[in-house]
Amino acid sequence: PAPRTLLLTGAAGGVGTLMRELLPAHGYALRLLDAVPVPGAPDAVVADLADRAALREAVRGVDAIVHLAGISLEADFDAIVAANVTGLHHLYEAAREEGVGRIVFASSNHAVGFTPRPRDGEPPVPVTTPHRPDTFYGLSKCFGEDLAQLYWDRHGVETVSVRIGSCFPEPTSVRMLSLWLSPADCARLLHAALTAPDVGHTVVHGSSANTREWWDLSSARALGYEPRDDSERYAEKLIAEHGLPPAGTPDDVYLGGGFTTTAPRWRA
Ligand code: NAI
Ligand code: 15L
Repeated sequence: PAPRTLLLTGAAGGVGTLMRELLPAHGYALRLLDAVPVPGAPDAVVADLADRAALREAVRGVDAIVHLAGISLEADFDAIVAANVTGLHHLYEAAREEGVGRIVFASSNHAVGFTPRPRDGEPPVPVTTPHRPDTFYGLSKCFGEDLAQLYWDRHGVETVSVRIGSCFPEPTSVRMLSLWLSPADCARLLHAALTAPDVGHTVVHGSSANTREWWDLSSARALGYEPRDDSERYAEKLIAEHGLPPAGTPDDVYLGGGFTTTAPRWRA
């Protein structure tokens, strides 16, 4: 049967806030979780991924989990390990213990951020491209994808790892024209990832049907994802505002753009 009750972690964050609005139209009832209170949702579970007991209770009885919670940018290594490595392990253990059969894991383009972006006429980056993390953050997403594989192979917990490009209401840079995942397409992709049969562990690229696309979306389409949006309608404005990234700069060279040169925010 199609999953109907979801645990949405990271519900107070940017993508979580958008998905809270959009997923119910696809037929889901949502249970929300975040480390901080979720505005306008007094019933949301306020719990850190460090709290194994709270996680176990939160996953009990749901059909599937959409896991967005975690550190979403480069940060102190130990903080990233706590949320995105140890916390992820806690979530998977909770799912295994409670018999939740499917997780959609928010991976990131930064798991492969040092991959050169395709130049004009070159094919899009395939989903089988080797991990080339551009940050400790990206490294944690590589770990997450491998953890998902382990839980499928050993425990039969299915995952779709969605390497999200840039999921925001609108693209805000020229680079994002090539990686934008519109909120509506994000909800469509999550729905496909939640309902496709027999996914085992599947990695997909998450973006819209962008004219300037860098990703190969075929594994996402194979799940039934049909993107409808295209960042091209923002292209003229963004290029007029920012210009094209100069040759040789991170946004011109690498999939991960500026993350390839961002210093971690070391402990204050
Ligand atoms: P965000 O930073 O806005 O939201 C993350 C949420 O997770 C926050 O509400 C935060 O309170 C919560 N959180 C952090 N650590 C936690 C912990 N230890 N326990 C419980 N909750 C915790 O990030 P955003 O943009 O909404 O991204 C959601 C997910 O998608 C993240 O995993 C991010 O890495 C991933 N992603 C997002 C992209 C985007 O374009 N927005 C691109 C690629 C990946
Ligand atoms: C990410 O992984 C981040 O979570 C998000 O905030 C954006 O920076 C996005 O990648 C991106 O590459 O645009």
